[in-house]
Amino acid sequence: MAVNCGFLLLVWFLFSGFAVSRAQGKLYERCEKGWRLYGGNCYFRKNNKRETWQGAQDVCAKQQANLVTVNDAHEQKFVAGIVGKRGSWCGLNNQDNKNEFKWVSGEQSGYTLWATNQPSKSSKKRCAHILSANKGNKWKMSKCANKFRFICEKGRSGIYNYLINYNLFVAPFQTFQTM
Ligand SMILES: [Ca+2]
Repeated sequence: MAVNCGFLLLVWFLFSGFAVSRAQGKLYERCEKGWRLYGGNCYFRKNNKRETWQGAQDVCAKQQANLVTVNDAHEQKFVAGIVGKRGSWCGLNNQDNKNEFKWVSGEQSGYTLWATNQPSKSSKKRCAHILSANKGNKWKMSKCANKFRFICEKGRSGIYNYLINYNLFVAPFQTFQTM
């Protein structure tokens, strides 16, 4: 009986892991409608909407996102594909301290792609935006009150984490308890 029970538990555990990994694979590929997936995160731009930097961040925050953080050259290339001919705000700014650039997401990233003579030393220009394609989609500081298009970025849905935590760790344990 103990052997059978152990065997059943093993089968259940493997099956449960398999089922979850399939579900996980599907969720992994998916962002909410209107969002585009890249490197595990989801990106969004409302094409004709222009906002101040803070207004844009507020729109992103309402969707559990932040203004995009460009972490490396690969992500820059992907983001540039969204920016295209129309410049967009990104999350980089030095509003708190002129000498300290921060991403609004709180991420630490050393990657930058400043345009010539940027970042501007003007104390009036505290927010970074990504220039249009004909300017190489490089970055430029601008007045935060200016209105630009913008790109939001966020991780995938929380349901993914829920499935992993619940099925992999809780369900097999409950099965074991009822045997
Ligand atoms: Ca990013």
